[in-house]
Amino acid sequence: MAGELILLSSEYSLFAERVKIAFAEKGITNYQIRNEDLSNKSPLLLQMNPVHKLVPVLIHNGKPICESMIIVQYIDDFWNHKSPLLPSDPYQRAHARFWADYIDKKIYPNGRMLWSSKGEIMEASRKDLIQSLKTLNSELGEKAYFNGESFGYIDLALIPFYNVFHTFESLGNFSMEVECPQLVEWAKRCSQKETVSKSIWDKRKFYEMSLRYIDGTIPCPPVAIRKEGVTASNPAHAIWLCQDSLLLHAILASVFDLSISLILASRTSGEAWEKLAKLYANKSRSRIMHLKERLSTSRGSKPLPEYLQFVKSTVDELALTDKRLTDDDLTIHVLNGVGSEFRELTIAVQARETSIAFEELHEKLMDFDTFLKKEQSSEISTIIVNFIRRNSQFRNSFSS
Ligand SMILES: N[C@@H](CCC(=O)N[C@@H](CS)C(=O)NCC(=O)O)C(=O)O
Repeated sequence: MAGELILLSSEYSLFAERVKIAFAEKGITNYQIRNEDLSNKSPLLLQMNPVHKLVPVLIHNGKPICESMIIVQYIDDFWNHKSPLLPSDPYQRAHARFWADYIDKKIYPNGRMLWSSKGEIMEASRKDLIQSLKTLNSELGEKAYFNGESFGYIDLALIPFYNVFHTFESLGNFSMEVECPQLVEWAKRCSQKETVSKSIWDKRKFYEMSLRYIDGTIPCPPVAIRKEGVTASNPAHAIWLCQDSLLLHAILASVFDLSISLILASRTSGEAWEKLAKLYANKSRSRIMHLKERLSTSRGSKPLPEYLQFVKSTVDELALTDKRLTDDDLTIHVLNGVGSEFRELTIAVQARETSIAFEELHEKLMDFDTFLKKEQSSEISTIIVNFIRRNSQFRNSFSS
């Protein structure tokens, strides 16, 4: 009997994801997650992890276990009947611990420096991060998982960082595909496992969080806080900047070349988003104006079917920009465009009590066009007949 299990976490803690994966591997679901507000840590967190004051903390029957990889080992020891995470062989266990420790010392600290520092420090972190990823790539080699055929302790330590791989690439200006191709394949393989995909950020969660940073629902906490009369720097401020910087770089990585120069100087994800929104709003406004102008051009020498097709495609494009024309507006545009020879039809349509749909108008115009063509051809044939008659009389009189 496991007893009471409480996991102190925060909404998007990569370290807590390790614990969630370990529980999922063991098939443990009956634990409670309590998400901490890291800008205002609960008395429970401070009491359970008085040394580091960090999440995750696992509280098992009232007793705290701190530090993510120590929690994972505890879970592996306690629920040792299923899916071992650490190998049983002492040497292999030491080997697995070595690499998990390497990940903790190299990946997160260098990644963090990459998005929170500048100049030489950033460059040094960039180089060290790439080198560390390459080292992990060689350690993995052609194996499916770090330990061989089955998912284990080292995989679990590294996989939560999968969601920030593209941020590493865009900030560090390198390609994981080029530098560490096996690692990229390994990450895809791991994320297909249900125990992993259910426990790490998915794109939807990431998107929801992005919106909350961007729209200001999660505002930037103050730089400093006052506690018991003393002013101290606020760790929540640094965390917010770090998360927001991840989002900003995700936005930068996803926009096209032309827009990037406009948003490059943005300091926060919200600022970048606002600039993009303005940019695209302007683009769509000018597109709408252009389409409306196209609608008011008259048919000229275009055959009627071609003109009507041109109107239809313009109206469809306008509908895509959310500017749907009413049937009446469209009818006015079309009747103005077709020309004065459709005058009788125009009068008949305008005299209707109800609006006319484009399809019906199209049919009526085509019928009227056929009628006009017939009229024209009978007029022409009358002219031709008269001409021939006149000419034959003329020729006869001339020849006689
Ligand atoms: N080495 C720790 C790192 C945990 C950690 O950095 N937790 C972050 C959240 S992801 C935290 O609690 N930050 C709060 C703070 O820095 O005050 C572990 O593996 O558990």
